[in-house]
Amino acid sequence: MFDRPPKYIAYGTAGFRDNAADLDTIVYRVGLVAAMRSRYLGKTVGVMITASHNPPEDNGAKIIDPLGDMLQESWESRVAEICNAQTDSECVDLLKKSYLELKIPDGQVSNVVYGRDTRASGPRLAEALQAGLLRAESSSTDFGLVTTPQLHYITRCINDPTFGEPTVDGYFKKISSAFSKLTPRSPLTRSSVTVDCANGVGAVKLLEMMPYINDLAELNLVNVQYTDPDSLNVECGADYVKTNQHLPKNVQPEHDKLCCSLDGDADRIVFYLVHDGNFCLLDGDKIASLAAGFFRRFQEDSEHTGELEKPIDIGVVQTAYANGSSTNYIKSDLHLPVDCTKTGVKHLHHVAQKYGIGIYFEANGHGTVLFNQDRISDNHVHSDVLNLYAELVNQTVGDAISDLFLVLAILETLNITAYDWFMQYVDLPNKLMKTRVKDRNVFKTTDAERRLVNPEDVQQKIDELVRNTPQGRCFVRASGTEDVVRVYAEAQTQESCDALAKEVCNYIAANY
Ligand code: G16
Repeated sequence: MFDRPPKYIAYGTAGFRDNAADLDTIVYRVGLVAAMRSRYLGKTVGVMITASHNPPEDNGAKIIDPLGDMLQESWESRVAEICNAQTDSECVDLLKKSYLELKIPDGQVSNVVYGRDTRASGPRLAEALQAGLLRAESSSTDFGLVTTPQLHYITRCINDPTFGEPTVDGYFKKISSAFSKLTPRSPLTRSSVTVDCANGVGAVKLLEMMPYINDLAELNLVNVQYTDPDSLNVECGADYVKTNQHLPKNVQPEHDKLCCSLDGDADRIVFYLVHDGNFCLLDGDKIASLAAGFFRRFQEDSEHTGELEKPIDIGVVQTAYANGSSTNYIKSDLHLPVDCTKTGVKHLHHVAQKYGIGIYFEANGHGTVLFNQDRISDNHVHSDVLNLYAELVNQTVGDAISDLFLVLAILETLNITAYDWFMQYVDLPNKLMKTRVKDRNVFKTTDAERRLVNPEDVQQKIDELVRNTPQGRCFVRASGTEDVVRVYAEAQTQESCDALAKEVCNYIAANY
């Protein structure tokens, strides 16, 4: 039944992702390799079945390591090779070879937890995964419908009980309790925000979370049709809003009202408002800048009081998609270091871990704030508050729900409006486009994806166009989640930026 995947599918930016019809064998084998990973580490690992921002007909699977981070990168090629084997017996041979190479003792136990988003193909693929786990003689628990970050949280809790209770209920309690302690308020002063749930699992879980947050914040949930999987991410959700830079369906323009959109598995969030009729986007760069400015104040306080033996070091991690204005603001106005990594939270997460407080966000709204609790415990001035923020903000991966409460807590504490936040710096006009090519694998990048090494002529074309565009910047990279090449451009004016992106897209479409 699970003999041969219909085509080669890579383990990309966020695991395997493709049209769901092509994924049964891959997901079945993910069960086999997840069990092997669990046996190798002697810990529980997670598997999330989701295609997040992709259209409803897609799906995917990714492996979660014991501490809730993404699968260790050095395992990706092993997993891809085993899952793409041409026959079942070849798959078994590759597994046997790996068990020997990794010196996994006979009889070593395995435990895998898994969950899925609301896609129609989810139950079928969960059965395929379960069949793989059964064959691998692994114990397992099906958490059913969960957001991706909830499964990361649960995986971590099982391996590290000090992190929290390994249930969705435990997750709600952890966030709501930290939020309530950070922002004590009366029902009259609680924040109000419209939340576009992308018709996905974010709706399921925010509806379940309501009893925990009723007195703390007023959430007006829209696009909650999760029982209609065909509506997932359609004209709504974080990716739609970020790419199109306008309101999603069912969100009414209301002057200065804070709104936000989750994506299909609730690991990304972008905020926005309408001011004097203009759409104002508060994307991942704006969230990173808000958080960086906020935590920078803690650093300044501790420097002033001189009470600290070791001041907390704070750093921000972005990707090439970060708007140039946000990078300038963080470096020049906040005086904080900024690192740039390749796309994919797995890359940002590891760099952020080197800081006492590591803030990482992709422009698309995927990110979190990591607190190094060993270093923070040295900080007697603010350790209590910082430890509460570490409870509030998911420490395992970017998480739309916990980021929502992070932003509300910061805005309330600073007593600023969403429009004040928007005006902290002005984005350079930017444009993100995608185009299909015959083979996106020929697009190879360097310098944290900011330049192409191949095809050379495309990079030459970009250089030539950028030279003639005031404040122009442009790069091209192959998506790791969709069968497209992405083109990002920014420039002094929206017209020149749109023209730059369009010319690069046209050149690629004509030649590749
Ligand atoms: C995933 C990754 C993100 C990445 C996005 C787009 O997001 O987790 O880190 O930014 O894909 O990646 P690419 O440009 O390679 O297609 P999600 O929300 O879809 O899981």
